[in-house]
Amino acid sequence: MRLSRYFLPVLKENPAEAQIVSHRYMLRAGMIKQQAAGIYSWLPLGYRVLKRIEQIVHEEQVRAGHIPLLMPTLQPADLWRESGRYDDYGQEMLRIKDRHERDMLYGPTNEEMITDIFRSHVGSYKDLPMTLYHIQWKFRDEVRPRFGVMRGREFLMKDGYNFDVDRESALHAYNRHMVSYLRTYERMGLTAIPMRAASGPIGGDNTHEFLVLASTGESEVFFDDRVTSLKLGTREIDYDNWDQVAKVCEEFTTLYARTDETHDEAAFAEVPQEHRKVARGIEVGQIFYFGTKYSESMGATVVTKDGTKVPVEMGSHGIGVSRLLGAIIEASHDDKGIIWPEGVTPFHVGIVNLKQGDAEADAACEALYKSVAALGLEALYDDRDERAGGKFATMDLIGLPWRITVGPRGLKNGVVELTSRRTGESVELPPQEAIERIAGIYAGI
Ligand code: 5CA
Repeated sequence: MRLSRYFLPVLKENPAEAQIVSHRYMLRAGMIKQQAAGIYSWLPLGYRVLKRIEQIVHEEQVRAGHIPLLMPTLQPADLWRESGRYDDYGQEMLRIKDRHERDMLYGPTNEEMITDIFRSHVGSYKDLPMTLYHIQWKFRDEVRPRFGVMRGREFLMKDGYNFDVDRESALHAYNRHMVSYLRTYERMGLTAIPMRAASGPIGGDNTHEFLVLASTGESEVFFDDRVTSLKLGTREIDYDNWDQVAKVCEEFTTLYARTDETHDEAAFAEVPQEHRKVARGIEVGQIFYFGTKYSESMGATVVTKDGTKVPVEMGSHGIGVSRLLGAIIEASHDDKGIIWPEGVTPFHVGIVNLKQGDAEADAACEALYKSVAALGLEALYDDRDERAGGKFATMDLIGLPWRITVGPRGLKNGVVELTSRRTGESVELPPQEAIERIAGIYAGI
C-alpha cells in the first residue's frame, strides 16, 4: 500500500477521552473512530489488525478440529425464554421489537441458538464429538463502556460450543480449547495465563479465564510468577490424544493462578514468597464446562451407544477478538507508539523514502516495494512529500515491526537501512539483503 493513496487519519494531539495507552494509540494511529459510547468504526489500519487476529483464531480453531459456521447477531427472544435467561440477563441485553411486535435481542452470546441448531439436526452419539464456533459481533449494554475496544458495547468475539456424549469427553473438549487458546495467544506475541475463575451468567463450575498481565487491566490477579515463563512453543499437539492434551493443561494450571473471584489466601500463602505476585490483568478469553445446563432446558438430546437418550454435554469457549487489539498494545508499546508483534502487524514492513522525487531514491523504493510483494508480504510505502522526521514519527506511532529507510546518501554506497521497531537497532545493507532479512523474519511466523 502506498501511503499517499491510503486512508490513515493520524492524530497529532492526544485525544482527551482516552485514559489508557492502547485507546490513545488506537485513536492517534487512525485505527478506530467512536460512533457512540462503546461502539466503533474500524478504520482501515485497525480493520487490518482485526482481520489478522481473526485469521489466527480461525487457524488454531480449525487445527483443534473445531468447525466454523456463522450465526446472526439478532436472535428471537423465545429461544432465551426456553433456557430461562431472557429475564435473568437484565439490562446488559439489548432488547428490540420488530414491526410485528415480536421480541428480539442483539446476541450477547449464543448458547441458546447453537443448542437450537444442534437439537434440530443431531441426535446420535455417532455424530459426536462436535465443536462449532463462529466469530461474530456481540452486544452487551455495559454500564461503563470504557478503554476503547477493551470494554465495548459492540465487540467481536469468537465463541465456540462443544457437544459431547459424556462428561469425560466434554472435559477433553475443555482441555482441547485450553491448549488451542495457549497457541492462539502465543502466535499474537502474548503471554496469556489461564486462571481459575468464576462463571457468572454463562453457568457451570469449571471455568478458566486467560489473562494478559497489564497495569491497566480490569481484573486483580494472584499468581506464582513461574507461570509467566511457561511456553507452549512449537511442540506438536495431537488434539485427539486425551492424555497429551490433559498433560499440557496440567503443566499450565498447576502453579497458583487465580482471579480475585476465586482467590484463596490460604492456598496462596503456600506459594514461596519470592514467587507470590499480585497484579492486574486483561481477560482475553474464557472457557466454560457447564454440562447439561442448556441441553436439559432446551431438549437437546443424543442417543448413546446402549440406546438411552441423554441430554448432550456442553461447554462454551470465548475469545475477545476486538479486545485483543487493546491487550496487545497494552503489552507492546513505548512512548513513541505501538510495537506490533510480527504475527498481527497490519503491514509487514514500512518503506520510508527520505527524498521523494529524487529519481534514484524513488526507483529504489519502487523496487523494494515490488520485492516485498513478491515474497507474499505487504509493505506500507511512505511515498508522501514530507519531512523525514514526520515520516519516522508516523511509522513509530503505527508500530510496524520493521522499517526500511531509503535515501540518496545511502544509495551512493549501495545500501538502505533496516530498523527494528522493538529495539531501535539499524543495520545498513544492500537492498536485496534487506529483502532477504525480511523474508527470513516472516518465514517462521
Ligand atoms: N459464551 C461465553 C463463551 S463463548 C462467553 O460469552 N464468555 S465471556 O463472557 O467470557 O466472553 C468471552 C470474551 O469476550 C471475554 O473473555 C472477553 O475477552 C470478551 N469480552 C467480554 N465482554 C467484552 C466487552 N464488553 N468488550 C470487549 N470484549 C469483551
